[in-house]
Amino acid sequence: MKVGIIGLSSVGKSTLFQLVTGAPPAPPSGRPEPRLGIARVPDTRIEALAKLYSPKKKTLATIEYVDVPGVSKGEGSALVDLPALRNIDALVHVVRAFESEVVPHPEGSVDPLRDAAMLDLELILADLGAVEKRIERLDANIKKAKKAEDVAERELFQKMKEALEAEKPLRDVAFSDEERRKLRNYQFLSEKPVLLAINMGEGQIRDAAGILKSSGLEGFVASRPHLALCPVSATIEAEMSELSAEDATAFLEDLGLAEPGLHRVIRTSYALLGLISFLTAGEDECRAWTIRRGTSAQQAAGEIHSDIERGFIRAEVVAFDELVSLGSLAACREKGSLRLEGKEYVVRDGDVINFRFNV
Ligand SMILES: Nc1nc2c(ncn2[C@@H]2O[C@H](COP(=O)(O)OP(=O)(O)O)[C@@H](O)[C@H]2O)c(=O)[nH]1
Ligand SMILES: [Mg+2]
Repeated sequence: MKVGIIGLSSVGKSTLFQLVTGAPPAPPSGRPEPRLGIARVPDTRIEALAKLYSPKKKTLATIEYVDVPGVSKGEGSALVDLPALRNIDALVHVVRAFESEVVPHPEGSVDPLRDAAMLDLELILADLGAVEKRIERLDANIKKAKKAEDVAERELFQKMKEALEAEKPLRDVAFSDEERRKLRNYQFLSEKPVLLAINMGEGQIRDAAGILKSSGLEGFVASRPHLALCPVSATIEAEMSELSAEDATAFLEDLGLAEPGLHRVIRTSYALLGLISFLTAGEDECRAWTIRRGTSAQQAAGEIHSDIERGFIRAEVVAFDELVSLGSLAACREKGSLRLEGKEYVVRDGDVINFRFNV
């Protein structure tokens, strides 16, 4: 899973990218972006399982982030052919809410709702350009030889063009399976789910909910599917990353926060992608595995190894909460909480699974 970090310049994209992935700051010489990094998806359940199993290894699920150069107004098309953004699954749009005398804002003033809407429009216009180009090409082909598949594709692209001209992002357009199949080899930016990461100043984060409401951002997101909102303060996160775990916890409590903002950013982008985790637990390793919501037990087994998928017999499943409250698999078995599920079973978030297989 890959997530692109986009936004205007100097909004805190690279700062957040470094904090989320643990990448060092880019060297001062040369262009710092694009950069690729990997973040671990915070999951307190792995620690809890480790208490039961004392494993040699603990492994969290991961998500890949790409930091790209800032977009200016009217130049969203710069994102279209960026190789670093190829095959991304979602976007994090970093929006500036923090005030600062020293960091210039490319639009001259801080207005997060304006910027959120502006970049959304940039994505729409970038896609419109690509769609129009494709329609021109199809028209030329149809003129030469009227192939049915070209005519059908032209119809689909015309539908997309009309949506985009009405300033509707492709993520809000309903496509049939057949249409989706036709679009498989294309990538459209306005089709990706977007997490708006609102970068707030230190003074603002205490009243994050109020600011999201009064700025109009909450309303902006409420009427749009596949958009999510997450307040974060890059400055606070940067300060916290320098602290010991104990001091960081005290700092969070002082701010009235339950968890670091970075955790929220990573977890929200994970959820926005429709991803969940199933868990495996043992003395060798306690681990979280990433699957899409709706994945069957047999497909989930394939995440671990194709042999386990191929030779799938049964999945022994227990919900994480139950395992932790009963204390061991043996106790779960005794109480009847350990279920034997077949290959069609739809895996749930937090299922602790042991696959039985035969190859
Ligand atoms: N005051 C303040 N400055 C920030 C914050 N986040 C980033 N900056 C500063 O803004 C400038 C641009 O940050 P950077 O992460 O490089 O932005 P990018 O252009 O979006 O990648 C840097 O000088 C950062 O130190 C913030 O939350 N508050
Ligand atoms: Mg940057």
